[in-house]
Amino acid sequence: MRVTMVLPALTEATSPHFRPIKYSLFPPLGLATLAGYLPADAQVAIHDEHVMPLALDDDTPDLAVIQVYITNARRAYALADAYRARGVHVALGGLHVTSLPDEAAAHGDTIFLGPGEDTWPQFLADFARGEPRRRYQSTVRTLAGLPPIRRDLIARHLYLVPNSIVVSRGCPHVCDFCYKEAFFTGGKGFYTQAVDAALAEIDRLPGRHLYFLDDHLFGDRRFATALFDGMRGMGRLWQAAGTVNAVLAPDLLERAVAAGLRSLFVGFETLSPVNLTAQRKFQNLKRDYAAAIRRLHDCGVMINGSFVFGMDDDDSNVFARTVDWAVSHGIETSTFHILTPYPGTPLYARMAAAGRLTTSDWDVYDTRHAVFTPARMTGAELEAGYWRAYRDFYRWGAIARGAAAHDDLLGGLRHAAYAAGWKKFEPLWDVVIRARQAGAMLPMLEAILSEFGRRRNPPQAATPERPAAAAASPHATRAGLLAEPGPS
Ligand code: B12
Ligand code: SF4
Repeated sequence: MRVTMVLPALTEATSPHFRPIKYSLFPPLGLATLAGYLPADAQVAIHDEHVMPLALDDDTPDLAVIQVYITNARRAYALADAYRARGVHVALGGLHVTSLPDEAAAHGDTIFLGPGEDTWPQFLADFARGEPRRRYQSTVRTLAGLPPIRRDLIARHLYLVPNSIVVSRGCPHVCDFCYKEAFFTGGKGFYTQAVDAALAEIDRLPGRHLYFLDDHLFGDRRFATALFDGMRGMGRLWQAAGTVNAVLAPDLLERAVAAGLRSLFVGFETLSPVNLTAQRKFQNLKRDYAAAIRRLHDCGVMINGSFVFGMDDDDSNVFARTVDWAVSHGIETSTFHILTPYPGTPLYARMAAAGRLTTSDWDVYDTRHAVFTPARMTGAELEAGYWRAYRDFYRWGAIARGAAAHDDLLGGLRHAAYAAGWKKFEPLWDVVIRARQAGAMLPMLEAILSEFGRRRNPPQAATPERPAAAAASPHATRAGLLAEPGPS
């Protein structure tokens, strides 16, 4: 059997203004995961249109597998139509297919709703018998017995972060704007691999650097504790995403740092408690954001802060207020988003019911466009404020002020190098990507991390004799210099 798996380019990635580095960060892990289920004698290729062109005309496999995100849906459907026109069976799955199955069904022979670990093997058996169904809905949620991910199908040298990994799926929380509830309908919304299986997957990855793409790596305390303890001594340097809540939890962060955590993507989202309540982001309510930042910095962990603009309590001052807050707290990098009601989310349903959606052109549901009428400003003000926030946060003056907010010299230097390296050397990144050498930068990053990331007082996880407060030395040398910001 010949199988072609495609991650079509996101619309924004095809714009001449796109940031190539952002789309050469991570390989298509979902497709490589699904490839693991294919029979050993299948001829399989994975095409990621962000890093390589797809020679569509020369390709007539038995099965085309296409992953659909909201902003690549148009391209995904065009590819699907082209494959079907020449008799190829087309399977469509992913977040957007799950959100809008009827839309996707018009372009695929078979569509998949939700994660693929239960439905994909069923489909493969049905397909082999010549009886594939039109639609498969995931209901059984487990990562037990997951076959090894086919990382051999990934052109590692084309990515800055070839070692991306997920050891859980979903998240225990229920934020209104998040895709999560919609995607996991019909079964569990948060589950993890067995710790031993996760450690074995980590062990299979070459080099030192890892990026956990889990929505909330810290979401199951027991799992996270065992994972971090198991990773100690493996010599890894890694990044991940977590919540304010998890950062403030006693002891967990120290264990993560002892296992090699060097930077964390943190969903602050908004400084307004009214917004947090309206968006059901209850886990952030009444949490001391400043204390979380101090705690991360004291543990030597850099922060990529995530902020969302356009919630109903935001007026046109929200941009300056948020940027000023982030800079003055020494947050190293920030990712700003315009609130985007994804189809299938409770937020979308509310916006639609109130007649506030202004477009259903999915290409612009990229968190850079206002696709609804904001409550306390215009859509144009929201978009202008979003771009201004990026400019203001990454001005040299702001980088210097953010660096000065650290209470030690190394932390300040690292802040400046990291923020500037990510946003101020765009032309250099472009050259590297266009020369198809993203991966060549990785050993350098790892070297920087291991040299500059050395701590004088490495934190140790708490023990009954040594409680958490004492385990993290409060003013230890900052760890980690460069580890690229989060996916968004
Ligand atoms: C890596 C990543 C990226 C990469 C994507 C490219 C890549 N190489 O994968 C980059 C950096 C380009 C990116 C960009 C953006 N991202 Co992003 N990203 C992620 C992230 C962190 C991990 C994806 C991943 O690898 N997951 C792990 C694998 C195993 O799961 P999977 O890919 O979903 O695949 C499984 C299923 O979906 C299913 N499946 C998928 N395809 C198919 C096909 C078939 C046939 C079948 C059977 C099954 C199937 O089976 C797989 C195994 O279970 C997710 C969060 C997350 N944890 O998933 C956010 C996420 C996808 N991103 C998100 C967002 C918002 C963005 C941006 C808009 C952000 C921005 N402001 O720029 C852009 C644009 C994306 C868009 N929606 O159009 C949102 C998407 C919301 C939505 N409804 O689309 C997510 C969910 C984060 C979040 N919590 O909100 N992102
Ligand atoms: S904490 Fe993050 S991943 Fe979890 S539901 Fe909220 S936005 Fe989604």
